[in-house]
Amino acid sequence: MVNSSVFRRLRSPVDPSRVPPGQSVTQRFPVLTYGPTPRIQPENVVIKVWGRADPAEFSWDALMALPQTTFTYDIHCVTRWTMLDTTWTGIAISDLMQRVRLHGSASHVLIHCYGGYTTNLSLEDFNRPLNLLAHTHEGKPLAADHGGPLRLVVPHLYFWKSAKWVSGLEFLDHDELGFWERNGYHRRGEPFREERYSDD
Ligand SMILES: Nc1nc2c(c(=O)[nH]1)N[C@H]1C(S)=C(S)[C@@H](COP(=O)(O)O)O[C@H]1N2
Ligand SMILES: [Mo]
Repeated sequence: MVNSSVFRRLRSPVDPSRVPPGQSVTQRFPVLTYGPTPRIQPENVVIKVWGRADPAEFSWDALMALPQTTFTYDIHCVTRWTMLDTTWTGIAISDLMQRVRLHGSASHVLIHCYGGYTTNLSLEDFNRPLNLLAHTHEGKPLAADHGGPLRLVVPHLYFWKSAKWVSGLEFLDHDELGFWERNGYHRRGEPFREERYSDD
């Protein structure tokens, strides 16, 4: 017998305006990590802030004491999958940024991660209402291979910007490329403009 809920889900019409050019909708959440998965206990997570901001450290407890926000939105990976209606809970970047004292010269941020991954964002792309530092996905603690205990979710850009196992925010007065951006990906990565590669 056909599992009717799966059947209904597969057959439910997708609003094509939500699927960027060159993307296909997936139901299964792939894991895409360069290198090994760091295993960090939540109580050991610290997010450091440095560069063009007053130096600061946010412990797990300090982050959990901030307002907690839940959003449902679509995510788009440059390897051409899109997942619709993914639900995340965490600390809104806009709430975190109220606790960060930026210097006037700050224009960009380089996100650092446990394991060494980095990715770059302009402050405009980083401090947006929908961006989260997420610890919960679909109501469950975020799995380690998906970036638990804490990952960035930046839904308006390709998913490589959504750094897993975030450990630091380095504020800069210029744009400095992160790991994939140095290896050929676009410096910004807007899916509806198909900003996939740096020569686009
Ligand atoms: N620290 C870290 N973050 C990362 C990556 C990585 O390799 N290391 N991969 C990026 C890429 S290319 C994608 S598409 C998404 C994949 O997230 P997922 O594994 O939860 O699907 O994480 C991004 N964040
Ligand atoms: Mo990716």
